[in-house]
Amino acid sequence: MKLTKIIAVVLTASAILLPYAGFAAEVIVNAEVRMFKPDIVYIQPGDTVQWTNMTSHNAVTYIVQEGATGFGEKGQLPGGSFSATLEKEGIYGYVCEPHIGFGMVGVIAVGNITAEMKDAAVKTAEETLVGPFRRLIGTLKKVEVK
Ligand SMILES: [Cu+2]
Repeated sequence: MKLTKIIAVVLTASAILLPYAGFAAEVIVNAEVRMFKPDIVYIQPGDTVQWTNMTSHNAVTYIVQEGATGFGEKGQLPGGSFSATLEKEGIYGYVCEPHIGFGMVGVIAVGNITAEMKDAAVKTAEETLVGPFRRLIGTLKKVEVK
């Protein structure tokens, strides 16, 4: 077999097998009393976050990376658990609406977070969040950048 043909076969096999290789991870965030644990999660694009113990809680994005779709439905409780798969790199700030007064907030950081991305998320939060929802700003500021 010629080298070019071997390369073509390897590339084809990779393209077929990679989606099934199982690289995507699943991370658990547990709702404990009035806190999300952990409150900041670092994942890669395509990974899934699953929230557990959500009977009296929800998790709704209020800060969404530009061009991305958030998760959770405002005013709705998802039930015992729910999950979100995040495909787009960026910072997602979310809150538990029933317990926002207690500062029950969290952040999902997807991919390689730069200082510019973090600054943009904090700026958006400072400009758009009101009242107790501003408690999300403090957690956004704790996100670690490269
Ligand atoms: Cu809650």
